[in-house]
Amino acid sequence: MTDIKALAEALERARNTATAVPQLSLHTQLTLEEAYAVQTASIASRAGDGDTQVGLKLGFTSKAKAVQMGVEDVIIGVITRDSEVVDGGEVDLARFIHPRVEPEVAFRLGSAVDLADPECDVHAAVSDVAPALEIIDSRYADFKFSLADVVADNTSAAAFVIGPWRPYAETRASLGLADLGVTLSFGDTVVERGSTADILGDPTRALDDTVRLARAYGLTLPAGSIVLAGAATAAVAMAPATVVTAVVEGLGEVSLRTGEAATR
Ligand code: OOG
Ligand code: MG
Repeated sequence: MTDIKALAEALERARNTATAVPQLSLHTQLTLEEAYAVQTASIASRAGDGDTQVGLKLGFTSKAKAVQMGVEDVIIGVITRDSEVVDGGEVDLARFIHPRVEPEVAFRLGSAVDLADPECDVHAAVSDVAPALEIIDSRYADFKFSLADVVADNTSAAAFVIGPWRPYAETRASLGLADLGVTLSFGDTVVERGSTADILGDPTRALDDTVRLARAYGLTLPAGSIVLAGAATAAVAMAPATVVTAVVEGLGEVSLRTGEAATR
């Protein structure tokens, strides 16, 4: 029998010590259901340190990401309070193994979504939208994994930054969210360019996938939850002493700074 708890502990240890581990799929046959159980157990284990879920995130909602990682299906993970970085804040790269950063769109729920209700309306529950950055840091050596591996590893979630929130309904009506230009810059250099359309054709569709996957794998969407819709471009390896900025046309910008050369 697969020891879910032991796998979760190994991945949490890898995260807490910023030390890569071999892919689980090299030594364990893991179904997708078991992989989600490992993810759930690892997030639950953080409660002991006072860390809690603040939202959910999708992965592989863009073609660029799926191609970059060689993985096709949309996946879901959990984001926790301790992994939030304030907009413009500094990030110590020594916390991570081989961090990459990607530009995203974030949503915030004004009210809870009752996933037990087949008619629940996630779009009506969303109150705000913002540009965001996600730092991903696979706990697996060489950033290589199978679908089950990356699910067990909480979809490589490592940290996130949310830019200024804007009201969802008004912004969607006046600006539209379906095709806004997105750039990711290191200092003054644009390193990736895309569109919000690269996220499932329209990032608001990520909300429907969030409901579908959260329901399937027993995740929850209480009021105030943040939903990261997934990257609009491929992720880029981070470097020390760099200002990283994502701009979503019309929606705004969000940034972080990395510290000087990483020391462990
Ligand atoms: C998995 C996480 C994917 C996204 O936005 O597509 C993801 C990975 O690429 O390591 O967060
Ligand atoms: Mg992401």
